[in-house]
Amino acid sequence: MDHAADAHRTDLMTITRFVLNEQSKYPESRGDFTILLSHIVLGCKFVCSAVNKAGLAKLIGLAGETNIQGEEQKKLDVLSNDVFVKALVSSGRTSVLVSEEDEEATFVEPSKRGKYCVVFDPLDGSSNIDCGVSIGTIFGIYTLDHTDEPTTEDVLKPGNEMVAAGYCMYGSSCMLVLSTGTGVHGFTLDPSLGEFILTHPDIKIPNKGNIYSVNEGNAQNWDGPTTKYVEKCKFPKDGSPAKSLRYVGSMVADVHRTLLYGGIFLYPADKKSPNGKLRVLYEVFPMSFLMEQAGGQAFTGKKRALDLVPEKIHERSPIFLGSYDDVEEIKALYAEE
Ligand code: AFP
Repeated sequence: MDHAADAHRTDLMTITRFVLNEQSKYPESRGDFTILLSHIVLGCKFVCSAVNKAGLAKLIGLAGETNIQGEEQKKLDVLSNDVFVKALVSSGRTSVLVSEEDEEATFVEPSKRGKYCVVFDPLDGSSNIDCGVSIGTIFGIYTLDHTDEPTTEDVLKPGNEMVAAGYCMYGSSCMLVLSTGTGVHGFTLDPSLGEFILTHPDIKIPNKGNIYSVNEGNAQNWDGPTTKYVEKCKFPKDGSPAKSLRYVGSMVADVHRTLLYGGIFLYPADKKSPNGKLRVLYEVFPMSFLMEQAGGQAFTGKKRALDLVPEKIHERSPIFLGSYDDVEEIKALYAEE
């Protein structure tokens, strides 16, 4: 990217302009998706601002604690959830919402219903909040394909039926990465404008990378293929250099780095967690959707991640995602089993 030229750019592609351009390619489109997205963007901006001033505003800490003014404190992830639920309901374009924070799905009242269902983790990586490490929001969007009363079945659908997915990373800059099924595009929040500007058009993940990303503290409980794969990363026998290990512990940050630099992110099954840790609907599916749209792959240890059909809204799955060739290697090891 030419940063000098960028500083003098006057033709700014905001996320709204970008989505409106996309929408104009479909004459039958009535702008519902653009409206829905603008409400998601509002949620992201609010959370970004709350994260930035978390220490200052005393938002850090456990929900239920009382601050010095005697007011009840809201934990950042509870606050973020409230903001997203309200923004999505008030968009008038949603019918079913599934949030990591809520045990049950939210069914929007009839007068405010619309044709989309949104699954999301309002603030992923919350154990990283107190030390200021990057955290993020992850979302996936399905369309409601009937006019009957909505049910959880409307979101218990494979990831390959999502119409859009994305994440917003609250890091050294605030970045929203989005795919509507035509590639992956990254938008950076310009705080002076309050707008997300297209800074990373058509992101493609390198075919192979030199980074692996995993919680190696779980190694003693891994299965054979994961153990062999990580061993290969550290002690390659084909003369290639060993891979570097990077692990933030916030999926958004680890996946974002993987998308831009290449390599592999894995949260495998282990003896203690036979289904891994990450949630299918609002972690595994959106990130797998983005990876495939960027030219990478996502695999569960058994199948293509996007072909999973979840039976419960908070279901978990092992996941291996990233550069095409790196994921091919782990697939080959599972095929040998
Ligand atoms: P928290 O929200 O509890 O911090 O969990 C974050 C997360 O769901 C995901 O963002 C990370 O990739 C993963 O868990 C990290 O899990 P480990 O701490 O077990 O490595």
